Amino acid sequence: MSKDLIAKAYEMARERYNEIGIDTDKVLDILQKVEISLHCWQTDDVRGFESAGDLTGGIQATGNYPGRARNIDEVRADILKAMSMIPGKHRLNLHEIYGDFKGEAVDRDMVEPRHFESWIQWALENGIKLDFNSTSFSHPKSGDLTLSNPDKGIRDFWIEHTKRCRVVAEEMGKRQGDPSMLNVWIHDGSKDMTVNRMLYRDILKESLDEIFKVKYDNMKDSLESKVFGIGLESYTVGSNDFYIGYGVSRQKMITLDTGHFHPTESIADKVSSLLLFVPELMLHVSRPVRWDSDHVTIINDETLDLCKEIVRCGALSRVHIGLDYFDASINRIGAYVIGTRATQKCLLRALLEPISTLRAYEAEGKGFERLAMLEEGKSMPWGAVWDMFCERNNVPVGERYIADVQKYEREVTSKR
Ligand code: RNT
Ligand code: ZN
Repeated sequence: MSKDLIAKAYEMARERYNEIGIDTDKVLDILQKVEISLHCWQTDDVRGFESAGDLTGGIQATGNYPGRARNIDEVRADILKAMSMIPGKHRLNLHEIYGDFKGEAVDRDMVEPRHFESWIQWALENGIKLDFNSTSFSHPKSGDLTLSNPDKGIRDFWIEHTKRCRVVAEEMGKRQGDPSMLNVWIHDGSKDMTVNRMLYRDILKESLDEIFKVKYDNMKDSLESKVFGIGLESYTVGSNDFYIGYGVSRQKMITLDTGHFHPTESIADKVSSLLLFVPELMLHVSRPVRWDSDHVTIINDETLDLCKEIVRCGALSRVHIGLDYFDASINRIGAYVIGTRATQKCLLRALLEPISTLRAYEAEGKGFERLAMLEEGKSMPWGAVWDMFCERNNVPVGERYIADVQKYEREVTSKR
């Protein structure tokens, strides 16, 4: 599609949206400011740079597509490549196991900001802000229980780890002049029935209170729940109810991973409830297929509904949008491009909704009119607005990024 055609299509779309009271230029200005946190772990199937051991903690990356990033330089190159095909400016979400350990064996309870100094430098040079995650999995002390372990030695090890991760996040936030989000997800749970549901949750509560004793200004804590993990099917210590209770009582952020709920549960519906009681939310936008499969995010009803809820709640500044999937069966850079752009497209469609008209219909009890408007919104020319967004951001329009991903594969990832 030529520049001329993109501009013409946009003009027509702009007029059409204008008819329903939407200013597409204003919408694009809003979308421009939304930073999505790209998860570093799609580059290398959640391996990190600490050990060559197996991925544990009840999560799994399936597939063996060639070209996985093998070291810090390759992760950085892949992230920059992916970002070059995504409109707007975005963040990078690092896990602790992606530290720049320079060959040193740095155990999890020894991590310091200096292990992330080169990341901070790199991020500043590239205008990318960093978010952070403690890492409970893939470690000899991971077992089935970490922060909720009755064994004080193991528990203290993970408490120390998480405390140190907060220090690292604080340093990231300070240096980038914007708070770094520290997500805490632990896999703790049990494969078979437990007769101690209360015990482990009580211990987790105590551990978290200990971890959060120090207050920081440049980082924010967020807690991610889960239904179950592989090999931990019968019980998850950090369940949704647990973290909502904890988050509300301690005013901590809650992370909603779209793959961490029962398959028919609406994640979109949680946004308004939670935002009335917790300060902010973080999202791990994913695509669960039958279970928490971590497929690449696409435009589907779930992602669309979630984005619509954020916009309808006027909560773009209170919801930190991150991605979380690890598909090792397709080109990994392409996976970032598809997933991030899909999330942005859903946000765009949400922003193009004639919300005041819809709300007026609702207030007047005009159910037919509301439904008609919602239905018609689906076939409005949002694609032309999206193309213009890509064009203005100097990134490939439409499917053109396929050729770019293929070129990078030919020249770089296929040689790994
Ligand atoms: C696992 C959680 C968690 C992880 C990352 C790697 O089910 O979703 O967020 O995916 O920490
Ligand atoms: Zn997640």
